[in-house]
Amino acid sequence: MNPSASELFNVVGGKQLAGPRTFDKINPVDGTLVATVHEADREVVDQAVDAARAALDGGWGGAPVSERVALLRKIADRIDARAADFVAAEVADTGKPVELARELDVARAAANFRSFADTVASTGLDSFLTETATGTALNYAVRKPLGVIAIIVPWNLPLLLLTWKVAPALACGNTVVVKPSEETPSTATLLAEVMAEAGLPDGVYNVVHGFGPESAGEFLTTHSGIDGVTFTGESATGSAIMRAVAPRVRPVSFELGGKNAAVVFADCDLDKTLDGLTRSIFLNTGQVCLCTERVYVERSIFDQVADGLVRRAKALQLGRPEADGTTTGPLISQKHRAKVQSYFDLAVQEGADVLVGGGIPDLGQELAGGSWIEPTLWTGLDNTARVVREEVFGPVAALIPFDTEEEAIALANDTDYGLAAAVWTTDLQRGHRVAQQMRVGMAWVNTWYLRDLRSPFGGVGLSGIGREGGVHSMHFYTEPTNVCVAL
Ligand code: NAD
Ligand code: 6OD
Repeated sequence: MNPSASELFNVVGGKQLAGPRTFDKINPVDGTLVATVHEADREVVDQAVDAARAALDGGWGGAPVSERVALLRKIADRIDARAADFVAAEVADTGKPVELARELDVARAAANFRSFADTVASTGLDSFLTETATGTALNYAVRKPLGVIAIIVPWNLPLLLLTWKVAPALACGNTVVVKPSEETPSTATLLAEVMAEAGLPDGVYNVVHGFGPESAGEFLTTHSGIDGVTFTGESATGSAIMRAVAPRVRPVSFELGGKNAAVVFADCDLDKTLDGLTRSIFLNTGQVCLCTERVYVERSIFDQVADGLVRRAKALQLGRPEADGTTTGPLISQKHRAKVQSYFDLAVQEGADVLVGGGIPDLGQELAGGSWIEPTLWTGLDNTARVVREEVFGPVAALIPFDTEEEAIALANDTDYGLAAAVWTTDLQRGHRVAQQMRVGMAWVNTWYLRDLRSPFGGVGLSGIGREGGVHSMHFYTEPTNVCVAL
């Protein structure tokens, strides 16, 4: 028993609510207990939806934009003020390096609130002056909050992905019931404290804890009081949620899985490309939906790229999140590690040559209870292998040679997913040309995961439905009513 382990409650209408049972949140670094978490049953979820509805009707839904914007900015300031608490909570849940949690997850949480405050403050109405043979009219659309929104998020970038949805939802005047992943309950709960400190009315932000099927996730998505669902997670879960909301025809926004390609041309800047690929394959132990799992390399530089990546993979430092020099944490759980390991085994059965990794590292007795895995690279596979088609969601990529630009585009697009791609070349025209032909939501050229929060974010195919970011989020989180006035 870890003496510093906490007890985490559901947060409903500003109050902490116990559930009928609890579950343990385990630290993936060493297997110790992080928290005992109260699981929401149907009754707790009912209360959370009722609290959100009461807050919506009680004022938040009709609050002036300037008031909402001011509150969003205060929330961002409070996140900055309590950054150390958020970093500690995120690190305890995920095991990721402290610096990564600080610079990516927590910094982005504050940025999400500021960015959507800016967007909602500066977004105008659609209007048209309509001239017909029988007269003239002014058409304009007023945007109203969608209502009570269910927000369901995964464990890989818990606070970043939660606030990516909470901030625009609140900016548009909605109230929310959020369900963080059972693997990462801490920062969503801490955010409730920060919301209260910033002065957000009770019931605008509610948290229910638990799992998916027959737990809080299912109770929330099947609830008749929910007006829309925004979800980030696996494609198969997105499909289950779509079925859950279908009888009540509720809108959904889905950010789902990926099997992302990088295309590396012989004219690339090799060192920069190798650094970029190392980041895109191994960041957050490969647990970012945008991570590269397929690397197509022009044949003339294939060996150089493979050697350079192997050197860089070997230089990654696995270790405790707070230790100097740690670059790489564990996978999120023993369960996820078993899934990643099963893909390691399958790759070998499918004929992979394992250039580096492929197993469980020995990091000593102290970390033996953690979910550690070796950064891994494969060659010898092609696009027919299951491990090249299915999302592994770990620190792993397959390297595959190509001979022509057309072949590279065809290989990259040969997938049921369509989230992100990266193109590495010093030929500017080729960069634009190839990036535009990627069948994905986001294509990067000579970089990866460089974000502008105003740009559209989402995927095609199995990778999702809809786009969020800037005004794209405004479209999901509001319902327009068009008014036509004869002049
Ligand atoms: P997951 O789908 O297993 O779980 C995500 C969330 O959904 C969790 O909160 C879980 O409890 C809940 N859930 C599970 N089943 C449910 C159900 N039937 N009804 C309602 N809720 C349910 O995903 P994960 O393992 O937590 O996250 C990893 C996956 O997320 C990967 O596939 C990754 O690519 C994807 N992801 C996508 C993006 C993106 O922006 N496209 C971002 C991050 C992660
Ligand atoms: O940066 C973002 O806004 C975003 N939604 C990232 C998703 C990462 C997937 O793991």
